Amino acid sequence: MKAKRWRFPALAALPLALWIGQGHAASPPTLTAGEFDTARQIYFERCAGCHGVLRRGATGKALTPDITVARGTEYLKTFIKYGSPAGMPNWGTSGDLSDAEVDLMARYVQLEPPTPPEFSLADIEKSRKDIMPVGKRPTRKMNSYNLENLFSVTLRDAGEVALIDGDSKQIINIIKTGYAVHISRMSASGRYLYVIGRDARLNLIDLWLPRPDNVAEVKIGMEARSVETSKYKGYEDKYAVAGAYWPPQYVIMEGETLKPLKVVSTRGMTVDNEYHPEPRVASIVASHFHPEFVINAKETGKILMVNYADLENLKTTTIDAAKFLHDGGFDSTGRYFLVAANASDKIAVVDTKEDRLAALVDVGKTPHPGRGANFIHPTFGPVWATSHLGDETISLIGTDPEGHKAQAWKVVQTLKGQGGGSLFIKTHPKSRNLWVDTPFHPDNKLNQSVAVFDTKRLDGGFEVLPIAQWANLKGDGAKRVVQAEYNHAGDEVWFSVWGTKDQESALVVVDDRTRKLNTVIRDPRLITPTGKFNTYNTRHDVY
Ligand code: DHE
Repeated sequence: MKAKRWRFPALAALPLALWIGQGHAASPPTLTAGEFDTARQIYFERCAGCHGVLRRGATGKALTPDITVARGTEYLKTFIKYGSPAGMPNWGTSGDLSDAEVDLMARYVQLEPPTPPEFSLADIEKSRKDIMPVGKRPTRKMNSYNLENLFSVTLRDAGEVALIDGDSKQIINIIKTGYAVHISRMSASGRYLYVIGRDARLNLIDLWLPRPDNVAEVKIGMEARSVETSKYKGYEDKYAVAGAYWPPQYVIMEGETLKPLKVVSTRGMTVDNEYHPEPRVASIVASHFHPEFVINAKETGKILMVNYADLENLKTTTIDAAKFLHDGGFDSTGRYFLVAANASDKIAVVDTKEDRLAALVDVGKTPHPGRGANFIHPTFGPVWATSHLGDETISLIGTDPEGHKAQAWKVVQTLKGQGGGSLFIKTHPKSRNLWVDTPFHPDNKLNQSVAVFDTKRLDGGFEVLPIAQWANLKGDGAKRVVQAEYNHAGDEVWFSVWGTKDQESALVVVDDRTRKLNTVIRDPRLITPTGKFNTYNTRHDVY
């Protein structure tokens, strides 16, 4: 498909004041057309997710010229190069961006942001590839893999996922996907794996093939992060839904073919009743109580309970939560969905049975739970935990309004972890370990290790495991330790040691009981591994 041009680039060589029509007090930099195109691509790959395509800010600060020109190139360069403990990655010192690229980006963000084109249902359908039509697919499982214990591993900068057998630790296949895959999710039956790239390319992988591989592909927009499938009884494997960052919209598709059926824009008013042109679709989960998708519109702070029983007469319950909704997961019963409103420093709790907001809970600075962690607190009963990008705390929230009413939807305890820059927290129903990573902390000691708490002795502090050191990788670039993920049995926990594209990376598997190294999975094909999704745990929301 022919790529659409974004508006403005031809004007990029002109001085800023000319092409945005009015000048700012400080004098803005100029970029050649070539520099502008390079910077626009880097911005898309590295920055847009946090700061927004239109740069109005969300997880990251707003970067509109009225702010950035006043800051000036030198200030911006320092910030981009060294990052901040509040979660801005150290793009320069990590080796991700060269000094020249840091300088280019510091100048680029002082220019007015270009607006990318829209993407209609017809555009989506045009992009669709029926790689193996349904009629040609197997009618039963054609391999001997244990489909309950595979790991889909994001190979971020390779535009691939590695499908790894969790039992043998062997790579089954390296599968081409979109750019910088964000997440993998499972169909209700456990047969299909859905993988979404940042470039909004969605791949459908059939795990029944002799060697699991792509059977369909579609592009649902220009930029995306989320995908989910219909899980309600009677709708298993029927629909998939994907959320786009740009254009701000979600797309409901046939589960087995990815044929787009419905596109819905999320543009509109925020919870503060102001219009927002770019309410990006963040996390999506499938309700277990109704035929509904729970769709989080980041900038408006609205949670959309979209009923997929009748797509012609689409019914949506809109819940006003808080701005900057991002990532989240269910409580242990699967009834309540807890989602970070990250730049609002809150967790919104949705009752998916009654379709209403159960609570807005104040937590630490910029919560970032991934899907969070559920365990039984020794004093307060069932809790769900989040760590934070912006500080070292871990907030434990009571989740049992029946048995522990006084604690429900309150922070019952705040733990202190290693530091800010945390992205993911994880445990397993069979484990007493609570793992907290810190991959975006600028200090290498912290971003190359993980903290682990004992959920039965929370006041005993944490142990630090030097995961990157255990991986024993060559090269001196970044080795960020990111995202714990359990195997099906809940007795092993996997970590990515995320290096730069041109350096070695690995997966480190830790024995959950002893907290000792079990094995290191290394392979030249494991380029920039980040997220890992165990088929069973992802399908059944076990975390
Ligand atoms: Fe993520 C989940 C968005 C940066 C790895 N990330 C999510 C979700 C969203 C999101 C909306 C929830 C999806 C869902 O559950 O449906 N992530 C964003 C961003 O906008 C952001 C901040 C910037 C960007 O440019 O994309 C961002 N994310 C990152 C990374 O840099 C990470 C660490 C590495 C990478 O691969 O890009 C990263 N995000 C992940 C992972 C999950 C995720 C591994 C799923 C965690 C899980 O356990 O479900």
